[in-house]
Amino acid sequence: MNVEVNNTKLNTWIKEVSDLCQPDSVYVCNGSKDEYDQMIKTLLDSGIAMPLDKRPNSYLFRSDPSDVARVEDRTYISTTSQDEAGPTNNWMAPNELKAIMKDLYKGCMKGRTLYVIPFSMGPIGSPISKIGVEISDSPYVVINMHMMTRVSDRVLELLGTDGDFIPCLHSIGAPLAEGQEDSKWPCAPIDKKYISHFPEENLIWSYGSGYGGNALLGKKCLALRIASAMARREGWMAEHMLILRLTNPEGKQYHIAAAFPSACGKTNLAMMQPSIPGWKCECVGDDIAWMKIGPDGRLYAINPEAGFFGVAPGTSYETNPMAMDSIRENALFTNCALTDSNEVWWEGMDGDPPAHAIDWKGNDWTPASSTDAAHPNARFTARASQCPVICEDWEKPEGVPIDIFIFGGRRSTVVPLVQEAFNWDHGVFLGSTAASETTAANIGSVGNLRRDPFAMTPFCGYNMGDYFKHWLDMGDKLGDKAPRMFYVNWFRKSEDGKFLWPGFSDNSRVLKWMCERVDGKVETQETPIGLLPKEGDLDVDGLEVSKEDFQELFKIDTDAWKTEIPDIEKHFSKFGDRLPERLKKQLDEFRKRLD
Ligand code: OXD
Ligand code: MN
Repeated sequence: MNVEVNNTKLNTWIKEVSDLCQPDSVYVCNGSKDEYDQMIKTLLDSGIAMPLDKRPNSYLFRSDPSDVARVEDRTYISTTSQDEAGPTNNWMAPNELKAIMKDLYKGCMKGRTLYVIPFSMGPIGSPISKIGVEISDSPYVVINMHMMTRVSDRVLELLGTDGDFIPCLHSIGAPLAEGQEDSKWPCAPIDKKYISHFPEENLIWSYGSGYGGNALLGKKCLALRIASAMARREGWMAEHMLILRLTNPEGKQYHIAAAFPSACGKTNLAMMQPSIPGWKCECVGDDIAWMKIGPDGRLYAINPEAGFFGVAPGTSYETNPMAMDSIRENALFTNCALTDSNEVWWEGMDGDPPAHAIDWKGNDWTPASSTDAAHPNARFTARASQCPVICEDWEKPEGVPIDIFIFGGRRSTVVPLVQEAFNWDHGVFLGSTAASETTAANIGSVGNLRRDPFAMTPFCGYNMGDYFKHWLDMGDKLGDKAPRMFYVNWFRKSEDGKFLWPGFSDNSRVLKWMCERVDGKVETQETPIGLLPKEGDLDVDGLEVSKEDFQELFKIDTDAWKTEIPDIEKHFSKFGDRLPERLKKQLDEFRKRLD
């Protein structure tokens, strides 16, 4: 071990894991630039990292084709009783799961270094922050954790001899025999991958994958699955939400937290630059919000992460210039294509496709190829501090006060551009019944409709019926200080399959209307599904959307909504007696309003 560790729990854990996994050496990370540079050098020497000519200090990585996204089927919430994990999570009893995984962990780090990565989710030392320590045998994980979390020896200092932390054990599950040559992206086969959470003891065990949320354990595993369970116990909220600050021309600030399923444009909205004059948008976070009620009774949010792990395809100067500027240097790219001029490329990037590139699998690619050059879930990693519109208060320990919650998903039909909830319970009903067409962020089929309550289906660390109840309880505590709730759908299409709404910077028009609602400046029209903007209230100055398209965007087809009811009933029935009565009442009222 390169340094002495004074924390008793950490020392014992490192010893236990080393005995089990049998690495060649143990290295304790300090988060320094030297350490980062050293890791990059090792990855370059072994040909795993590919330097990019046009982006200083930036590198491309290619994963194994079997290891390209989160593996929800192999993700477990392991609680003593299955009921605690609930119907939306895979479950196995802790002793059973641990026995299987211990067998896999036995000797799994042979020929490799065990890295100890002390990190803070949230500013180091903030009362809202949580300390985790990831043990991993992947240098790629170390460099990504450097960007996505606060890795520092100050975390160890803060822990002292007896401070507590969340242990996050990770192995790629590919031991090396004596003299065996390593592959470029070692990992275990799919049926040996396990992403396991033990919320009753705040513990994470991940095995077999080196990709994103499966391996960077501060993100989905700690900051959502474990944190959501802690948040319920402790009376706060851990949500799959971006956080942004919108400032109106008079200088008034509004803070918005929005939940959309993976790959539905959270990063784009978080960094959106308004198309309406005088309005300003700044990014606080693009994926996760931790929220607590402050001394004034309002709900305050922090972004526990320190970086962005964004979906690359579709990101361009047109769709998200601020993300493009965040990744000009010091960025990592995974599963993007590599052009002949040593630059990354992906579908949807500005300009023409390159005449020739090497695709994400390492094969020759031309625009005539029948496959994508970049994997649809190809990613960039960059520090949040590199974002030109990062909010000056993004690291404020007490967070920013939330005025507005937005829920939504990707729906090509039925759901209008925007609606406001009648009240908190109705907002929870909208969040709990949110549905979206599936994307490439998870391994599995793309484009199917799935109910994804609060965009938390893959990330809720306990029974989702109890999670709905927690939302209702938080509303009761917040009372008249509760944020207003809205539901949006940027993705509605016309019958001939084209998007009806331009989206991106024009989404500011919808946010402006929400702010005006908060200020009581505009009225609404009441419909069976919620409160819609009155004609003329949505600012469409300079926007080229035809009258017909506009009508279609807001059309409420009662018959189509009626066909949603059985699906909502089926969805709710999964939660049995854990479904709060107040949501059953919401469904009854919805049914009546449609009649
Ligand atoms: C993500 C995801 O990486 O939701 O943020 O998949
Ligand atoms: Mn996400």
